[in-house]
Amino acid sequence: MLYPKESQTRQVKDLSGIWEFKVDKKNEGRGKNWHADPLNDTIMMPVPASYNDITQDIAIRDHIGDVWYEKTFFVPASWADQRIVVRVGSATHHAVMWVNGTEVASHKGGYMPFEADVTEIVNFGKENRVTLVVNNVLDWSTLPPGEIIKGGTKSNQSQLGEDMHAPDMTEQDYFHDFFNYAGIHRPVIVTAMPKTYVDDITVTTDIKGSDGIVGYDIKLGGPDAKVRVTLFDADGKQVASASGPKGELKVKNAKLWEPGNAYLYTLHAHAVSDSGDLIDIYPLAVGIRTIKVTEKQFLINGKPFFFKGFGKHEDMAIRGKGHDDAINIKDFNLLKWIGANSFRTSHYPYSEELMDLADREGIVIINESPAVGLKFDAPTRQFFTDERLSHGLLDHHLEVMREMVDRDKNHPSTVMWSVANEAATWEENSEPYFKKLAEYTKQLDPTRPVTIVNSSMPEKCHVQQYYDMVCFNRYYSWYTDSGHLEVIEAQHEHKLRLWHKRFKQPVMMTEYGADAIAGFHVDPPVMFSEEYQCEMIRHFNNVHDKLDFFVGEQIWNFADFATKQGITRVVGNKKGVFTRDRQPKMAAHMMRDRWTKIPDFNAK
Ligand code: GCB
Repeated sequence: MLYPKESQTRQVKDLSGIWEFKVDKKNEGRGKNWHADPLNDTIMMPVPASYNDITQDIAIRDHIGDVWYEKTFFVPASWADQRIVVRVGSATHHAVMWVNGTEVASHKGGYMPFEADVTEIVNFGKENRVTLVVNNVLDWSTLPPGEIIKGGTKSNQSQLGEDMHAPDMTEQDYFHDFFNYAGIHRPVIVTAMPKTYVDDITVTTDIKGSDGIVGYDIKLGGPDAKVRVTLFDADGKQVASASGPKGELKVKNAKLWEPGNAYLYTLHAHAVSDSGDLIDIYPLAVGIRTIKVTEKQFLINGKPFFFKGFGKHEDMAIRGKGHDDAINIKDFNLLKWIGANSFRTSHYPYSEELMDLADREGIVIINESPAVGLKFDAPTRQFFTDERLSHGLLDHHLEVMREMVDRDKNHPSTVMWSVANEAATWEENSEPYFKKLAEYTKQLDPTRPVTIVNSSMPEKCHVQQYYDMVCFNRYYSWYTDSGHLEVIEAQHEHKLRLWHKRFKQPVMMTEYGADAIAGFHVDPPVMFSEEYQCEMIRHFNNVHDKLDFFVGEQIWNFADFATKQGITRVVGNKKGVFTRDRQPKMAAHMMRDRWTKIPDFNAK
């Protein structure tokens, strides 16, 4: 699905701004057709933003179920012979959309776009009304999964049979460590385009000697037309062109897309009439690069790349997970400042706007699905049981991978797909599930490696053989042997060697780190001090420097972030090397010193 863009033949109208908003306290709006008329008793709500932290009302922050959004917009009369599409960047986690009271789309999954052709529904030259109901419930069929708990049944006392006298308490439980922010998180955009239009573009790239090869496959929608393709360099000079919906462009002496040195070409996909007149044109950024994984290396353009960076979150005070260019650009500046070259979109695909920034800035992305929390902390409770899988989780997971590849396949910055974070891959039943996912994702995109981010023991993992690279998360001296920094190096080296020995794949760390309350100093270090965070990370790094199959370190986390409330979280997770408002802790200075000395490509 192409991102809405302006061109000679396309116009866009961004509906970001203040929308009418209403919490459906009794979850009755769908039954009462609230979409049929303008919503009443509304409050103001910014879009894009999570709604949770905008008001002072705890009932809105913690609401479980539907909320309603509405906005009016004008469709110019001059768009009358155009195809009109409304596209929602993401609505977390399920949504139904109506335009002028007519249902036009519904979508499950909180981190992917959806759109509707509303040409026949909108009033040209008049005001129109878009209504969305957005639902935040997580269950056994959603990613991430969750379950609704009533009456405080989770507490130890009630598990032991004590009557807790909490009959009215309802909680959305989930098994991942970030707050269940909800709402319209990414821009809603109306596009006017010709009735014959460029519907989809798939680009693949290769390098032959000094030539770049750009393979393309272009699909048109609407009445028939011909396809023409031109490719321009960064100075706007045409370097190649071709006709027909599918083919290859050769770029002589191509400039490559590389981490930290991101050269982008622009491909123009044209729909043209028989006589060659332009009907539609869509511009797409193209980075020429190759990716390959060997037994010990991750190669970009044939050179061994070392991942330096973080697991991140889309998370900020007040706006929650709402898209914000100011935050994104600040984050990219901090990544450059600290000497990082990569991040993982833990634990869900991030906005397309952010992907564009990564393409442009040469930041390498491990693009992760929202499959997080597919495990339980209690060792006796199995996740991958036949009963749990009977709710359609795998089908939804496959569909999400399809949507992700469809959305992000053309971004040179995406170098690898991650199908899940820390699933219970030690359970035997996880094997068919993740075998299917690996095969399906590789079939969708044969050009990129596929990984699964693992916290399993290497000895017990049932699924790593279906994937291309070991991405491992561990917290020695934090969740295990708390306070014992001296255990880290021996334990860490032992496990990393086991992973490599058993699966003969390169290995990287996708999570390691410690909570540190900014400004909290204790020496000799104790847990939660900035000194402890530094020391812990330093011990892990010492091991990384020794191993020839080790290809990257991504610290957990880039910045402090919001979580659900619990006894291990002090107003959120504090494992950021930056605070939530993006100020450096001691660990940030330490990592800057290290990473600015480690080149992106190394000779290991
Ligand atoms: C993990 C999870 C991550 C958590 C982190 C932590 O293993 O993948 O989502 O936030 O640990 O801090 O506990």
